[in-house]
Amino acid sequence: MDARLESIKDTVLARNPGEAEFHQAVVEVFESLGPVHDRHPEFLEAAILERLCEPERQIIFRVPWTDDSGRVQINRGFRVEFNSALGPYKGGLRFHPSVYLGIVKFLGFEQIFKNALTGMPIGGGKGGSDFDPRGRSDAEVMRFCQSFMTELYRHIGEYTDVPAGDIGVGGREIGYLFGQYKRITNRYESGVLTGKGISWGGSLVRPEATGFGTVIFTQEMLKTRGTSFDGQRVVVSGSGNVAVNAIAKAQALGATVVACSDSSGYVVDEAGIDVELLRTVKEVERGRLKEYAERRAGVSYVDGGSVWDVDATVALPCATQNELDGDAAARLLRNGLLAVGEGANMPSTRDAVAVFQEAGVLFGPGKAANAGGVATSALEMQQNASRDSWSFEHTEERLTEIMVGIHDRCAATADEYGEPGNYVLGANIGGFVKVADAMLAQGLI
Ligand code: NDP
Ligand code: 2IT
Repeated sequence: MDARLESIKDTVLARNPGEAEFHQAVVEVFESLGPVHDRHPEFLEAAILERLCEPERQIIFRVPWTDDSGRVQINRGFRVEFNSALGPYKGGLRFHPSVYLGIVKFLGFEQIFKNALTGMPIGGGKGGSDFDPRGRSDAEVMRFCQSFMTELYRHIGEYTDVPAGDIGVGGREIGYLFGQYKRITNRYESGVLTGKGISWGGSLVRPEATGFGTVIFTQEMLKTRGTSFDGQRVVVSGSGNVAVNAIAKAQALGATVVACSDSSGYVVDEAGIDVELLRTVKEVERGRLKEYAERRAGVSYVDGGSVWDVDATVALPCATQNELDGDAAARLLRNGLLAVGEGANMPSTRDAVAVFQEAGVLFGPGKAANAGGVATSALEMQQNASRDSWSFEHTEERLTEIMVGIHDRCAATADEYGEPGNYVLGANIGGFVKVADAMLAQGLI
């Protein structure tokens, strides 16, 4: 790492103790930014990096609610409003027992650069709770969401901060959150949340957007090697919103997705995943992936283990952070891997990224490859602001343009800085310069 950045990094790490994921995200970005500071010493003078690493505002709150047996439960809620240089804070809410400040900050930090890359007017933020929705009834999820919003509402707004979904937060949760916001504020403020239902201000394509966008970005990477998804053997991790839609799009482009996973195990389906059955099991019934294997002939289920043991020419990690380590990356390489597109946020460890890059595998980092979700959220905000709603075809066309644009900008930036094909460098520098320019222009705030 550049020596000037090293000491800034050390200070950031020291003043945010115990936040391993945030440290990892910061180090990965800093490693790309040396050459930018050679060209732009004014960024150092204005302490852009120090300011970028310190969220503008961090909110932590108690979320009390009662479960179905009448017992009081207490969770912790978070919203980190990281950077508003380009627009209102924008980013999802994650409900998962592993959520703590270090995870919310890593996600919020990544979101700043991702949102800048989309070219849309959105700043970076993220939030969530250590609430575990698994096994909870609809009524419990509703009471939790209502309590969560009873504090969050005072911090958000169409022009301030616009949350959306992430792990554990989908259409159901956004509905309960929106209802409570509307009730407390007495405002039908559609633009305060994205990922809404289609009949009450949502956008077509938003549910599919992250998975579709990841595949579109990966397809653009494959094109640079004269190939495409057609005929590829694909492995996807996860079986949630991002994974299911990535599987659907990859198969629509002619690939065969032979495996996917959840946190309990993975399935191998050599005929190609049956997306309808997967949606029924995961989205309609909220079941486990094991049940998919039980209902379809010729499918094997592996309890525990790693989905990265399955051979693939294209890998799409779409579950969670640090789910693909250096050993898994090395195993994938031995079996003829061509490309990795990150649907999840930071799913590959730094070792894994190094293995892929040294081997010349096409590697699309999450902050570029999975930006289709938040970009389509920005399209939802656009529709809300103009009280309009667009067709599926038009919205998907916009998503495709945005993803191709992000790919091309990352590739051009990597070329410009003398590292052709390095999408990590391209995404980090491309996102950073845009935010840094805006911060400089807006003065010391
Ligand atoms: P979902 O809650 O819909 O699905 C998450 C999937 O990942 C599930 O299959 C889940 O398995 C698995 N998973 C979650 N945590 C773990 C864990 N600790 N270990 C192993 N598996 C795990 O979430 P999304 O599909 O929305 O999100 C997936 C990833 O994509 C996340 O990294 C998220 O930040 C990122 N992302 C999401 C966007 C969106 O629009 N939703 C946009 C951009 C990125 P199980 O059911 O067993 O927990
Ligand atoms: O990580 C992400 O980009 C998301 N979870 C989506 C955020 C959004 O505001 O749509």
